Parts: sequence; C-alpha cells; structure tokens
Amino acid sequence: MIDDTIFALSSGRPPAAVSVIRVSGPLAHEAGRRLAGSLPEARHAALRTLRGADGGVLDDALVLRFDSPASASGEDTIEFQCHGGRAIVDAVLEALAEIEGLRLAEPGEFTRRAFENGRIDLTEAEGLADLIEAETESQRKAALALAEGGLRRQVEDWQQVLLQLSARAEAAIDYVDEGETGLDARLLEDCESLSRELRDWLARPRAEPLKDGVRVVVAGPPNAGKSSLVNAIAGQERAIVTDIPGTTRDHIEVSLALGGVPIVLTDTAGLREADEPVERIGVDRARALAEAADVLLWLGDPENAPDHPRLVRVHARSDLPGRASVPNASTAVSSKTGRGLKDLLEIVRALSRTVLPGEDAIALNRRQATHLSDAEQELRRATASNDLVLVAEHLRSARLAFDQLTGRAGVEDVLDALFGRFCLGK
Ligand SMILES: Nc1nc2c(ncn2[C@@H]2O[C@H](COP(=O)(O)OP(=O)(O)OP(=O)(O)O)[C@@H](O)[C@H]2O)c(=O)[nH]1
Ligand SMILES: [Mg+2]
Repeated sequence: MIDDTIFALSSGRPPAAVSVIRVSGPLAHEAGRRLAGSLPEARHAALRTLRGADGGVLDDALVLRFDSPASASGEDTIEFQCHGGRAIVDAVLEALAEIEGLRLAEPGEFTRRAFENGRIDLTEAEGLADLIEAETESQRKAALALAEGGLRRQVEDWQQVLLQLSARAEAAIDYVDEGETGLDARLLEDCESLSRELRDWLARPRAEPLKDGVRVVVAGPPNAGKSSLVNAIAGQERAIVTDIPGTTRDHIEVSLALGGVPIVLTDTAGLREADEPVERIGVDRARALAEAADVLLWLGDPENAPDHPRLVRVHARSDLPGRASVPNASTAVSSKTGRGLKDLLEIVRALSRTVLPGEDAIALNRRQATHLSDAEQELRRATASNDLVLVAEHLRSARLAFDQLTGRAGVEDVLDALFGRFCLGK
C-alpha cells in the first residue's frame, strides 16, 4: 500500500560508526517530529535529541528532511543519522514501529516507491540494482550510466519520434478518400529510419557478459583434450582427465579473469553419437552450450568446426608426435607442456572484449533488449504495410513496447523480481 509510511535501516548491519534510518510516506514528518521534537527546514540537516514515547532519550542524531515530491522516493521523507550501535538502532526502529500507520519497509520498497511516483523509470531502477551488486569497476560504470538515466533519456527521444509518426498516420487516416491507400512514402521512410536506429542499438554488446562473465565454451569430439585445456587455463585440476573417450559427461564451469576480462570457461562432454542415456544428455547439453557461447574453442578437426561468430579452431595436444600442427587451425596448444597457451589466452581475451560493452556505454540487458526488439519489429512491419490502418496499429504496438521497456505498462511480474533484488532499506 502506497499510503503506508514505511521505515527501515538503510545502512549496513550495526555496529557501525553511523547508521542511517529512513522514513518515507505521508506520516514521515509527523513521525520525525514525535522522535526529534522539531524538524529542520526541507533539504536541511539539524542535530536533535531523539526521544521515545515515554520521553526517554534514544540518541543524539542528525535529522534530514525532504518534502514530497523532492525526495528520493517522491514522498515526504525523514532520515535519521544515528550512532551505529545495535541497541540504538533497535530502539529507534522500535520507537518508529510504535507509531500508528508506520511499518517496516519490504526490501527495495523505497526504490519501488520512487518508481511508482515517477521519480525514476524501470531502466533506472535496474541500474540501481546493478549498482548495488556491482563488484568491478566496469560493472559500476555501466550500472551508473543506466541509473543516471542514460537509457531513459534515449527511450524518451524515441518515444517522441514515435508519437509524431503515430500522429501523422492517424491524421492521414481521416483524410483518405475511398479507393486510396493514403500511404505517404515519407512516413514509411521515417518508420524505417527509426527501426534502423533501434537495430543498431540491438547489435551493440549487451549487459550480461559484463555481469555474468563472457561465456567461453570448450567443445569438440571425445578425447580431444578439452578437460586438460580447461585445467591448464584454470591452473587447477577442475575436470577429470583420462584417456577414456567420454570421460566428461556434465559440463564444468570455471570463473576467471583474463587480463581484467571476466570469463566463465566451460568444459563440455565430447560430441559423439552416444548410446548411453546419461552421456547422450551431456552431449545434447554440450551442443546447446556451444551454440550459446560468446566465444567457442573448438578442439576437433578444423574442417568440422561448427558455424560460430567467434570461433577459435584450437589444435590441441600439439606436443604429440606427428601433431606439430594442422592446416586451418587458428592456434596450436599443448596442455601438457604449456606451449601455445599464452597465445591462445590472448586470442580468447581479444575476442571476449568484443562482446563486452565499451566504457560508459549503455548496454541493454535481456529484458530491455526484448522490448526494444519488439518495438523494432513493429516498426519494420509498419514499413512493410500497404494499409494506413495497419501502419497506425503497428506504431501503436511499438509504443506499447517502449512503455514496457520503461515500466509504464504491463510489468507487474518484472517489478516483484526486480525490487526483490534490493536489500532492505533501499
Ligand atoms: N600429450 C598430451 N596429451 C594430452 C594433452 N591434452 C590431453 N591429453 C591426453 O588426452 C587424453 C584425453 O584428455 P581429456 O582432457 O580428458 O580429453 P577430453 O576432450 O576432455 O575428453 P572427453 O571428456 O572424453 O570428451 C588424456 O589421456 C590426456 O592425458 C596434451 O596437451 N598433450
Ligand atoms: Mg573431458
């Protein structure tokens, strides 16, 4: 319920030097007055003695006041910066809980209110969630660009263009004479131009490799030396190695950083027609993993390599007699002697970089890309239509896709999942 006034400890777990307790909602100022006596002006801080209902002193704290709508949540907000002792924090939280109409916030509820009050859109909320989870410098930069409205502003521009296209199409419908299509070549060209711009965006590197690591998959026939290579790269015996073909059945993942590039290296079952059911499942998985790979290391015959946009044909076990090199391999390597390993890693690193977004670039996550792709398809359909009514209809659907992207339409399920990622007090 958005009418409730919510509160929570927004800083980390006590004990700490300072603890921040936030209150947001229609009763926030009233609650602040009950504890602090009087409040500072809006957007000011003041030192106050906090007291419980019985008049007993709880703490001396800095009190900050924000008035709706100029606050993070868009609601009246009070922030107490108390001493970060466990008992102090508990006492202040308890005093707030005793006030009628106040309740403890759910995880992410402050941010959810900011979204519901139009302070931020869904892409910015996603950016905030990423920001809190960011562990590396590049993750932080990408999250910040999103949280600061990089994508929101871009989408607003597109929405403006789209709205005008829609208006032109709808207006033309009213003036069509019988027997005419009323189609204006310029209108269709403008639809095509917007759809081209969206296609360019969709072709850019995505957010997932940055967050989860670039998926580097090692695949090939049984006994090719896949597990040995994974172990050599990982620098530890992660996968079982034997001379029996079909040793690896389930895939094995190793997370590592190659010169600052986060990758997930995956060893897979050797590809062959397997009779045995467990092995067959492993082989099916290996095929799916190879297909979904960002970078594919193929250890089989170079001629039989599957089609893949970022394929490295690895000639493995190159120390063995008669296997010094083969034609058409990208690189030769021996897991046993370590020869060629450095060159291979350099190739993998360079290819991995190409699927990572550039510094400060806005990278779309899967959800955002799905809606953007829907909008792009509708625009393309509009361009291909030969009926003005259909053009207008496709443009309307494209607008809906944008609304889903920014969270203005039909995203309840997404909201629960997203705000559940936040910690309590955010
Ligand atoms: N001499 C030499 N032998 C290797 C090298 N790499 C792997 N082998 C040997 O080749 C055999 C198969 O190696 P694995 O790494 O288990 O091969 P795999 O591709 O994972 O095989 P499956 O899991 O059955 O698909 C083992 O006997 C390894 O010791 C290498 O670089 N040099
Ligand atoms: Mg293996």
